[in-house]
Amino acid sequence: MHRCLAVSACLLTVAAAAGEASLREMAAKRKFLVGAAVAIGPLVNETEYQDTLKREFNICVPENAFKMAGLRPARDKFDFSQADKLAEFAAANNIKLRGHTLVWHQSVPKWLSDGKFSRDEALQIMKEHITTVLQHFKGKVYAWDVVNEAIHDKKPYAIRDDSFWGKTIGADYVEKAFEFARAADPNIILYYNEYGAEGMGGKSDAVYELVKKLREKKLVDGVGWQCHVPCGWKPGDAHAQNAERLGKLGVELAITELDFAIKQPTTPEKLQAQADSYRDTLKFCLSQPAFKALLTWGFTDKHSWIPGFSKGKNGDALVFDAQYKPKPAYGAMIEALKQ
Ligand code: 9MR
Repeated sequence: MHRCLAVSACLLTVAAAAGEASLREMAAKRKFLVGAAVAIGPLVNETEYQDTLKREFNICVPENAFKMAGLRPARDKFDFSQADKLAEFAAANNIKLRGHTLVWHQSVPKWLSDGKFSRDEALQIMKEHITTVLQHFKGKVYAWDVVNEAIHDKKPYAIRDDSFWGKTIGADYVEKAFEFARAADPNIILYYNEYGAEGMGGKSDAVYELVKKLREKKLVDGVGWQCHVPCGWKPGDAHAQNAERLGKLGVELAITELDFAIKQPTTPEKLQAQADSYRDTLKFCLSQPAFKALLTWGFTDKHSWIPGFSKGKNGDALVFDAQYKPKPAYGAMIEALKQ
């Protein structure tokens, strides 16, 4: 490790050990939620993972454990064994829990995608799934990503028609999912979660129109901006404009999956640029009344989807390094919360 980095990481660790306020303590003072996605393997096996999670975050989300393929091994079988480990940890440590995700074009179990179901059967299965999962987690989950990534990346930014749900049910699968969720638990916050729709543009216009329509029927309460973005990214005027128009619909907002991937190799300059990105993004959320939460997609570079996905071209996207030492990005988030 570069000497300055080692020194600054060390100073931060010492500061944390000396009782300096953590992210969650600082966030609570701002009535804001700061959190991270959690993987069940390290949650069960690594003390440092557990300690960092409970010390630093007041909200969390399962990276994979609440997705349909895991929860629903067969049509007549639900398996909550992995998911419950996180729900128990969150409750024991007073950490709010987001649910991710009920309906998505990925993580569709094979028995479902290969099952040659009719529209009515698919709707029935979706309803069973949403109802059973929401009832299981009643009182434990604060908000749910009811539908994830339903809009195509290309013009005319229509609802995906190439997924199991879109093909079998049609474009109204999105609205149906929200109807089933609202009926199953009227007290939880229902989110639509999307990537690449953070600023102004064709895709975010489509998200806006979808949310407006759902909102008119009182079916949606929140919009998630995933924000898997490169190091150096920061929100600007277009993001403020988008946040403001969504806020006017009466929905709350959250950054749900933030990470700033660094093109390898990592250098001290890139870590500083990443810190600036984290600081500016958190400051942006704190300046926009509709934003209630910011969650990163993982919290330690030891467990992040980025290196695997990019075949090693990108990495080091999170706030703690692979040894659980705070990176410059950590200090930058603390700074944003202090202002
Ligand atoms: O990080 C997740 C990875 O471990 C899984 O293999 C993948 C498929 O289930 O999903 C990743 O998480 C995605 C999230 O659920 C939705 N937005 C994009 C995330 C990164 O691909």
